[in-house]
Amino acid sequence: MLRKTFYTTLISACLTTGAMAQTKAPQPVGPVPTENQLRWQNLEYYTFIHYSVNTYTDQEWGNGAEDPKIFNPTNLDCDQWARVVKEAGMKGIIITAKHHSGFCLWPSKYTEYSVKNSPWKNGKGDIVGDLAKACKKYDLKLGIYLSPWDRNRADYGKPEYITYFRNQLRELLTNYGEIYEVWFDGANGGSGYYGGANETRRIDRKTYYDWQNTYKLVRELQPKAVIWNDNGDRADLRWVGTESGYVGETNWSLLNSKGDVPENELRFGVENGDWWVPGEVNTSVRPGWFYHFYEDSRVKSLPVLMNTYYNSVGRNAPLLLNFPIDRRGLIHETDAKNTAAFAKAVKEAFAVNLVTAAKASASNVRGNVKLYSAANAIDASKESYWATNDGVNNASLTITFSKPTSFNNFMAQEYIRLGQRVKKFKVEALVEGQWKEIINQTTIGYKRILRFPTVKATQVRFTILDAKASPLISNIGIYNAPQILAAPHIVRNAAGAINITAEDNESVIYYTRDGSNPTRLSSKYSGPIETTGKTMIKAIAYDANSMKYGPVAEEKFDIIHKEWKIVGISDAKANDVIDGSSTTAWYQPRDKKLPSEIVIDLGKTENLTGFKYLPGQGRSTGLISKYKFYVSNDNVQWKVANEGEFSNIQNNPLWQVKSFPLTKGRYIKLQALGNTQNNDAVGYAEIDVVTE
Ligand code: FUL
Repeated sequence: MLRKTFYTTLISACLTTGAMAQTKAPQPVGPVPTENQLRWQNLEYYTFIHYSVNTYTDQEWGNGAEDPKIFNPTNLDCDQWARVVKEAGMKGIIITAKHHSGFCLWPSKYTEYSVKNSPWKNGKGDIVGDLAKACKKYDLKLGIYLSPWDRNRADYGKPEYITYFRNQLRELLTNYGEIYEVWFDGANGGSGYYGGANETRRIDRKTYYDWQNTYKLVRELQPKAVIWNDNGDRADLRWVGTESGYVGETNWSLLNSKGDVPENELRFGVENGDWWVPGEVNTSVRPGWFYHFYEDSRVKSLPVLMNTYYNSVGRNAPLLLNFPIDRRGLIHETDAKNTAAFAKAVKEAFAVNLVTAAKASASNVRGNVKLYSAANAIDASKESYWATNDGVNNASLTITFSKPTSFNNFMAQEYIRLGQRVKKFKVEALVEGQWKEIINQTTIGYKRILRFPTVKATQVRFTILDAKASPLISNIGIYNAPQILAAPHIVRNAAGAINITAEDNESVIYYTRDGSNPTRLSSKYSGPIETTGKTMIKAIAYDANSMKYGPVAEEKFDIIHKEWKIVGISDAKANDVIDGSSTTAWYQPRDKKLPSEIVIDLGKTENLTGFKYLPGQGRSTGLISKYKFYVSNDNVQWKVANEGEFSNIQNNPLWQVKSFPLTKGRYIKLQALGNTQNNDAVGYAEIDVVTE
């Protein structure tokens, strides 16, 4: 297909100079992307698959000594992976063909440390091969993660290993069809099995791998693949310096080829960098990259995934969202469900671009010709663009609706084929005859999406405040996205005040205290609800625009903690145990040996019929598994009211509720007799009681 740039050149060649000189095609500014990088950037969203022997030892990194016999999935099904990925709206899959453990998911002929020595399919299986077939079937692209660091190999650290590494790369890039991305993880931790040496080995990352020759191999075998490498060694794509799922608001697709950018600046890129190396946001759908049972309740929810989307795709960086494969060999149901809901929400958010029914005009149009007119920014084509005359780096484009129109998302795209140019821009809305600024931001790049509270306006003015050269805007989007309605959070503080918060910033919360399901006819939440005793609250978020409700949240609270005191512990942080907040926690001092105990004075005698314990939510340590619970009237004579274990608390660190026959008392004591890791760590987010 002929591109507009081609026409531009044609026109300028046919026309005489003078007034029409400005119709000369805009020239590239700074480094520009390759065809491979452009194709990759258009994918926007794809997945990682993390799977290895360490899936079966509950480790994030295998150390290379794991027996291949433990790799024995009962239901491994690459078609299920591909189905889930497709349903999630992703465009490709990058598989950890070999992670740091060195265990290969394909039967490499260069090592015995692979699926061929596992019981799976009697050693006849090939996961990379099965996945390549599944990707074809579901029209997904296939990418390869090959860890340079190999904790199994005896020759790791020696020159021979580089030959081994390249031999493996050759196998992977030859036998499985087209590969779109090759991922060379930069983690080089040091210690490992190394063929039995069990030692620490350090290499010089800058020289050991001789990347330029490895890249040559990739280019030769897979000319359409992009290369990811986090060591700044002139790869095609860069790490953004964090695995938490975001990139900087300012995000230049440039770095310096010298690789001299510190890790904490990778998220911003370098405005005047000499190398086009766009960022990719890599993060996992769970806290870990590999599967752990105890993270089944910590899969990212729809609102969190939406934030991740705006902080990656919405900031000029494709999203690489990881699925860990579980011990069965499948993507867990919760991960599949949450990512499918995420795909649906993204689709709904951007289903209707309101600019298509609007008119666009610009303060400056290059050569005053149609080829560069404002209309190109609302024609939905990435290949046509609005451009200004050379030297005009400050200009605006105005969108006019036929009637007052509500919206809450703004999207802009630059024509990056000729470089990333915009340094600063703002967006204003004409609301009842007044211009109101709704966005003031820095870079755009391939795509920028911003959301804000809904405004109703007749016009939208997008102004480039500063750019490296005449801005080239290929697309503008204005959307009225439905609010993401999640169940509200309900918390009560020690004094009894209940706070309810919604995940989104526009819905209205309604609540009831009588157990009935709330509707918009119920009480409207407008601030803390004071309570003095036992309370039940049900709350719901309601979006007036779409007239939709989210799911109902429900919380039951027992007596308030106003008069409660922690007894005999001088550390003020221990009050976190009774502050009503699940996000704060207190841990016993490290030198404290089991059994550990914590005593709480309830302020007056209560009729106790049970107690509740919530372990610290931030760490996977200090989870009490065996306990005794005591009640006393005077903090001297104690009676055991209940004892036992908190089963499955490691896997599911939720509220533990225990009941016992009515026991009167003013003091309670939770004694930890054992924890899930057989050490002495003990932590508490909350302790509460159940009364008659
Ligand atoms: C990191 C690795 O150490 C993790 O295990 C994971 O593979 C992640 C994508 O990259 O550097």
